[in-house]
Formats: sequence, structure tokens, C-alpha cells
Amino acid sequence: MANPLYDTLFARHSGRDTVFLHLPDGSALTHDSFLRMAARFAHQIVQFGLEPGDRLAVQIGKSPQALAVYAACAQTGVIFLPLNTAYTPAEVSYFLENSGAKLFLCDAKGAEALAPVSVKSGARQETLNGDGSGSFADAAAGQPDEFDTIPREKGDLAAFLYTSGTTGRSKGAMLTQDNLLSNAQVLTDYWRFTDQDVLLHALPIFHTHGLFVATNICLISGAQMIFYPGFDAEQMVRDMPRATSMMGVPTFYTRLLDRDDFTADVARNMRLFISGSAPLLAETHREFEARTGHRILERYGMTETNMNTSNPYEGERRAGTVGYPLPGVELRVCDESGAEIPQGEIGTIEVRGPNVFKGYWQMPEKTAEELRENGFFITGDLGLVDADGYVTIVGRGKDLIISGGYNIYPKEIELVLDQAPGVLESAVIGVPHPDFGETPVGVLARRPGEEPDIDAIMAEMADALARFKHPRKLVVVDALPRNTMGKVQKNVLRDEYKGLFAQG
Ligand code: MLC
Ligand code: AMP
Repeated sequence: MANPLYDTLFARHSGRDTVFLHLPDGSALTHDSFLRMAARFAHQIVQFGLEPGDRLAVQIGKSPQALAVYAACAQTGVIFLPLNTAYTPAEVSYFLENSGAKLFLCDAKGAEALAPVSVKSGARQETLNGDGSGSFADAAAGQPDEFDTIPREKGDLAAFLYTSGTTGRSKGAMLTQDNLLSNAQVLTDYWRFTDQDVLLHALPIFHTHGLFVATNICLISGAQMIFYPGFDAEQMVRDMPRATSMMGVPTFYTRLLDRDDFTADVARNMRLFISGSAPLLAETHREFEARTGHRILERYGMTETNMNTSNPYEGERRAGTVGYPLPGVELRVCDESGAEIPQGEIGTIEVRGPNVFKGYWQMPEKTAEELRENGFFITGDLGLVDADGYVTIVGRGKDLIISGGYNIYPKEIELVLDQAPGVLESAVIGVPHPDFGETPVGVLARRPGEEPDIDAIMAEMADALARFKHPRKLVVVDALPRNTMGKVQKNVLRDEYKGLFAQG
């Protein structure tokens, strides 16, 4: 094939009047109209001087336009780099500079604040808004609505997704066409998606879950998407009777269960509920089944690997487990040296397969730390495989907090807290939260004789970090607990503050 990603996901729908997206205003967008928009975007991208392998960064609201940029990147061989819309200009600055993006598309409302950042990085900044307006859309409007797809190979890079790290410095995970395609093809079959499906799509499209899992599966299978700008439980309940499937993070499921109008009748036409990106409590799994008669299918993935495991479509979906390794994915549980440990024992999960990324952009040493020479990727997740082959994740070896499906690395927050007046040092921990699963809490050790100004610290935080990363509480103490080696004992702090957001 000339361009495996574009041909498999998009070109197959060329000329089809079938519905691709149901939009919030009640209108529907056909595959053909979508592809024509993408083709105009592709011409414009080329006209702006981008060549295959160049990076195009986007920080725009969830919209058909945002997906069309993804399609246009696939068609032109340009690397798609989507950014969380919650990131501050200070955060965006790093991504633009690190990736060397040539073009940056943002919403008009953020354009002024982002302009200096684009100038500094050398990226050309244009606007693209969710309603189809903006300087990029205006320029593309005059372009032809067909584009000769630029040939690419399976091993060529298709996307960069940035993922934070324990040092606080984000790393650009380089994903090839084959990483995305192989995974989407396996999942489409494993979860039995067809053109008869209608997916409730309320996830953001700047992460693996909403983009490479949900959207790619719908594109391969021809399924339709009810495409929401964000998650709203009321809308989901209203639309569920005309849908067949849903993908969500655990917060989606707990929020649905909080509603009395979410009933078995509402879910009567659904065939599949999928959860991932964060641990689904076994209790939520059971409550959901009792309410709807459906057993949620939990799967496990990562930015660097796409999806690794899934509970079966047929067969037992076991609460508290993430199921079996997917076809083509090898999974092993190892000790720190990379030696496999006996079945049933807890160790670090490592995975290998066509789903595993190519490495971190311009960070060979980080890549070498996590990607073994034999191709196994060290996930940093702790788990075990039981006698029946089901994988259970029991914890994380990495210092990571997952809040409502978003990753938060404590180090990033600690770097801000440590600089605040009156703070000697800080430790950020994740504590249980009824809505988000986990949430960050900052523990500050005061400088002797000084008192940190919490309001000033939170104001500083607002400039530095996206809202979802902000600690929900800051606690001031005299000193952080340390072990005999002098290392801060985060486990002691987690235990002390675990009840801060307890329900009831
Ligand atoms: C929003 N806020 C969050 C938050 N989302 N805070 C912490 N954690 C989150 N996840 C902030 C808002 O800015 C707001 O700030 C306040 O919390 C309350 O907002 P809300 O209206 O309740 O939030 P909402 O917009 O409803 O969003 C919650 C959510 C959303 C759960 C729907 O976060 C979401 O869509 N999460 C999915 C993330 C995802 O797709 N992850 C996949 C990663 S891929 P204020 O100012 O009001 O206080 C991956 C691989 C894999 O992990 O395996 O899939
Ligand atoms: P990200 O880097 O955003 O892709 O997040 C990946 C991390 O999310 C994994 O390393 C896991 O820690 C976590 N994760 C994803 N799916 C699950 C799941 N079903 N259960 C528990 N943790 C999960």
C-alpha cells in the first residue's frame, strides 16, 4: 500500500455518504465530507512548507476539524502532535521547542497568549477553532478537496504523544504507522466492532484512548461516533439508547452510576462498555453489572505501547483484572534486572510487540532506560499473571498519579512547590479521590521560622501547570518523613493523608 495508515483508516471511506460523526448540534458529518475537509487541510499543510517527517502540533478543542488535522497529517506524512487543551503556555512552550514543530494550530482564544511561545520556538502559529473558523481554516477553504496521498511506509513516524517522566521533563513518544495500525486492527477484531456500531465518544482526542483506540477503531470498522466535546453524564444517558458501545475512564462509570436515571433500560441497545487508562475498582464493576446487566470490559494500555491487554469479549470479564495479553503482544513479569519471575508473583510488567513505540524523541538515554535491546518495554507497572493467564495490575513502580485518566508526575509539581518562599522542600503524593480515583496532595516542609503563602503558591501553579495537575490540597509540616537512607517516605505520607477526600 502507498500509505498504510491513511489508506487503512481514511481512504477506504472515500466517496461514501455514510455517517462518520454525530455532532452536538444534531447534524451528522459523512465520511466523504470529512475526507474532503482533510484533503483541503493537507494541501494547506504542504503549502505552509511542511514535508513528511515534520511535526505539526495542535492544541485545539475537540471537533471534526481536529480529527481532520490528524487525517491530513496521515495523508501528507507529517507527524501529528496533539496537546492537552488544559496545558498552559509555559507547558506548550516546552513541547514546541522540544519537538521542533514547524506548524502550531491553536484556538483563537488562546492565540495571543501563545504567540510569544510560538515565536520563541520558531513554529508558525495559525488558528483553528471548533466551529470551523480560524486563519488555518480560512486559508484551507480555497484549496482543492482532493489530495494525492504522499507515500509512506509502515515504519515511518505518524505521531508524537508527550508523556511526563519521573524527572518532570516530558518525553515525546514516537509512534509509527504500524504501532497505531496493528493495534487498531487487533482491537477492532477483539472487541467485534463493525459498521453497525455507534460509539459514545466523550473522551479527549489528544491521548491514546480517545484518538488511537476509539477513533481508529471506528475508522477501521466504519462505526459511527456520537462525538461530544467532553464528558457530560446527562447527555450520555440521553443518547445511550441510540448507541451500541462506549469507551471511558473509570470516572465516566462512577459518574454514570451516581445518576438515578442511568438504568438497564437506558443501556438496552448497548453491546459493549470498555474501561481503561486507570484502575477500575472491582466494586464499580460489580455495581455496574447489578445496575445494567453489563460486565464492563477492562483493558490496559499506555501512550508508549497503545493497548497491551484486554478482558475477553466472550468468556469471563474478571473484575479487578485487565485480562489477557492481546494477540501479537508478549507480556512478561520481571524483576529489576529483566529476569522473568515465577508465574503468580508480583513484578514489573514488560511488553513487546508491533504496538510498542520507537523510542523517545531525541532522548536516546531515556529510551535505553525503558526499552530493552530485545524489544521489551519496561512499563513501570507492577502486576502478576494468574494461573488462568489473566493479568492484574497491583500498583506502580513509577512515581505517578492518575487522576480521572490523566497522568500527573509528582516531580513536575514538586519543582514548582520547592521554589516557593517559605518552602524548604516538598513531596507530592496521590491519595484516593471518589470522583477522580486519585488526586495529588502537596506536603510542604516549612523553612524554619517562615510560613509558606498557600494562595501565592496556587497562583504560581496556575501559570506553570495545567489545572488538572494542581494539588487539591497543600499541607504544611515541620519536616518530611525520611528513612535511614535519607529518602522521603512517600508511603508514610500516603498513609497519613489517604482519608482526606474519603466519602461520607
Ligand atoms: C478536569 N479536571 C480535572 C480532571 N479533569 N482535575 C483532575 N483530574 C482530571 N482528570 C479539573 C477541571 O479543570 C476543573 O477545574 C475541575 O477539575 C472539575 O472539572 P469537571 O467538570 O469535573 O471535569 P470534567 O471536565 O468533567 O473532566 C473530568 C473527566 C476528564 C474525567 C471527564 O478529566 C476526562 O475526560 N478524562 C479522560 C482522560 C483520558 O482520556 N485519559 C486517557 C489517557 S491515554 P476547576 O477549575 O473547575 O476546579 C492512557 C492510555 C490508556 O492513559 O490506557 O488509555
Ligand atoms: P499514559 O502514560 O497516560 O498512557 O498512562 C499509562 C498508565 O495508565 C499505565 O502505565 C498504567 O499505569 C495506567 N493504566 C492504563 N490502563 C489501566 C488499567 N486498566 N488499570 C490500571 N492502570 C491502567
